[in-house]
Amino acid sequence: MSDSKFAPRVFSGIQPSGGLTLGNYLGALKKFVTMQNDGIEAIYCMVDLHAITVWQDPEDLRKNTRELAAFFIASGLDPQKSILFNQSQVPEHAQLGWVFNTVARMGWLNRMTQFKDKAGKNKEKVSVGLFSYPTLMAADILLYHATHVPVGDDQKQHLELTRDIAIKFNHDYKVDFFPVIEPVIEGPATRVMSLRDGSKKMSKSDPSDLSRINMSDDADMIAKKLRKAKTDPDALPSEAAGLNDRPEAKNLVSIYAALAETSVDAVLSDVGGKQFSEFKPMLVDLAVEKLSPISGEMSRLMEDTAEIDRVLAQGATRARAIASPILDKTYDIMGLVRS
Ligand code: AQP
Repeated sequence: MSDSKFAPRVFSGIQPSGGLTLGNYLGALKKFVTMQNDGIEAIYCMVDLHAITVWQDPEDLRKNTRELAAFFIASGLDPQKSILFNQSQVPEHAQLGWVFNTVARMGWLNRMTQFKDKAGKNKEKVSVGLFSYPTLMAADILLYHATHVPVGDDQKQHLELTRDIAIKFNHDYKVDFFPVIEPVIEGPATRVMSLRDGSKKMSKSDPSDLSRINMSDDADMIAKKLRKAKTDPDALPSEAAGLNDRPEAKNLVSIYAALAETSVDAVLSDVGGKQFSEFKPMLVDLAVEKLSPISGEMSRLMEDTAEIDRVLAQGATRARAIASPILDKTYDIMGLVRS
């Protein structure tokens, strides 16, 4: 942290756009649980306002928001310790998002690769919200004066933009008000790759279901997908350097290391020299052992949606208590009036 006046506080979010994957779990959720256990104050948001930057069926959005909350809790997030809520219940996100639309520059947003990937050739037809997504993300984080943001590697550029917005706001208004955040992009699985193509990120929108492990997959499906995962004909190396230029092998070993909570080198010191025919069954056993209890608990929690709604509403009240004075002060700095 470059500015010690801000107490450590973690913020992160996930879109309730359905289809949670192993990438979301290893790149985000698992880290959230570790950070909670480290005792740092943490705020986690179901970013439904981000999800609607592409069309969402309203009933699906409601269900996916609850399912995402169930995913957080089933993965080990304790709503008494960490704040869990959905973004649309805290209107300050949209209010600060607008302010940051006036701080961020067109050129900054034009450089965002996620927008380019998601818009593809359809640039003229996608929503304005998809383009300004990163300014709302900056608002999500800075609304809480969060200092640490655990995310997968795909969010790195958005976090750099968040830093730029904080720096420009502080500079333009001659204040030291918003913290310059630290991305937390660490561990062996910061970018979990497709099981079918080691050069592509594992993602819910990949047309091939075999490319990803969904958090809702049962043990048989997990086993089938990992057995079919693309590999190469060589045996596994004994050191991480031996995985260079072997993207599919690197991906599977990294997934194993993240699930086993160890390093890639430690895994390779055990499995170096083995063929995939021996390694894959080990990976299947580990994945089923770690993931099945989460999907089972998610299903159990989803039987009582009223309880999930209660947890989210309580989280929103706690989140607003932090956000509201920060937005008050932002408005005051800018000469705006908040009644
Ligand atoms: N493959 C991944 N590896 C590591 N981390 C990942 N994350 C997502 N995919 C991977 C991390 O999960 C968090 C939530 O991200 P999101 O809400 O933006 O989810 P997403 O990026 O919409 O998920 P997808 O599957 O990638 O969706 P599509 O297909 O729509 O693009 C973030 O911390 C993200 O880094």
